[in-house]
Amino acid sequence: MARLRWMTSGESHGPRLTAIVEGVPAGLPLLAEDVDVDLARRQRGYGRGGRMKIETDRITFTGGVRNGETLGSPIGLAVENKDHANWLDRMAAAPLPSEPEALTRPRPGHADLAGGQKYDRKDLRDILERASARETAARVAVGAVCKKLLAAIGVDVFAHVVAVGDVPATLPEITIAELRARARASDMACVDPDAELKMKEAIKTASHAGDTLGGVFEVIATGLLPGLGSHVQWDRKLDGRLAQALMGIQAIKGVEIGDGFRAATGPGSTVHDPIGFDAETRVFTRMSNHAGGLEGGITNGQPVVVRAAMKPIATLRKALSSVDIRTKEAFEAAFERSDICAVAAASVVGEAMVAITLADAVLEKFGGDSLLELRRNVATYEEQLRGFGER
Ligand code: EPS
Repeated sequence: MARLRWMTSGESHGPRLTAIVEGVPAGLPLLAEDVDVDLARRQRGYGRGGRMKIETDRITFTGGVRNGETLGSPIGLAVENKDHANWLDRMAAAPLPSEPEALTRPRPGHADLAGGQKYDRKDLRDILERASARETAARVAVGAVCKKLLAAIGVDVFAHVVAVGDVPATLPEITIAELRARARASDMACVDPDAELKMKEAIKTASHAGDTLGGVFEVIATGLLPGLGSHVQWDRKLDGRLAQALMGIQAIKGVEIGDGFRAATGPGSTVHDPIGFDAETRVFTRMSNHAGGLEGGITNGQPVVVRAAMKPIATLRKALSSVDIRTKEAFEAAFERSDICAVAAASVVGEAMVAITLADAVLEKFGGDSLLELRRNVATYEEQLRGFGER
């Protein structure tokens, strides 16, 4: 089962976010730059709020890396919250000299009310600080380490935005490598330049109206061998594990694998991917990839394609009604500084969560305490696949 263990800690306006990830083999080249590029990508995207002007996220390794290589020991990752300096009077760990003013007005769509009830907090800040999507910076850091591991065995993971609000992108008929390059070149992670302009317009319009927008992103992973995940038990199915990983991102309300919900609408003859065989490379092929690279909860050698739907940011300038938890008075929800649209940022988080899930599945199948051992195990399995069905 899970070979990679990881966890994050930290509040949005606390001193820093930290993560520990255990199970990464020794001998993987790893530099701060490898992580910082993804941290920077997560901060971009038209429609982010004022907070992103305060933060410039950078990683500090606090364990598990020496002389530019992993040691096989737990990797400690830390990202400072520069904004913490402005919150010392409210967010210090030590008892505060005076009780900070309690936030008693839950915002609809946030964890404020349900979390406050569950943990019995009279100050809802105790909930919203951890529920905040600031935490995803730590996940992106873990994901960057996992992407580096996956790259070492020829696996690539990238994300792109396929819709913002009701503006869809049209996917051009180009290779996956070209899709990836276009996504990387766009600050909305959008491969369709016309749609990107319309998305930005829609975000601007929403902003003027005091509103926010959601959207959909897609994550594509290439270079995966068949055989990751398993059909034998419900919690080992890789599609289910990917769905949980994506659904666990703040504000995600829907996940699709391959054709997803569309697969429910057509006849079977249009939904499944006929099997072929390339005699030269001795690899089984497919003409289509409706399954999104997963059959029976196992990778089938095709690119893994997953999508996630993000609801609009729940902090609105246009107030929604709510009730004060102390006085029980009705009020219009107070506005705090907020993003208008964070779908491009969420796509980077999705990329990280998919990379973490796939790295775990890779380690589960191939093991290896060192990168050398992992690679050797992968090569042996590839050799085994070449003789499949003929022994
Ligand atoms: C967030 C609210 C905003 C966002 C934040 C997520 O922060 P603040 O309350 O400080 O204005 O900017 O996102 C980040 C800080 C980030 O790094 O992505 C929320 O409530 O989820």
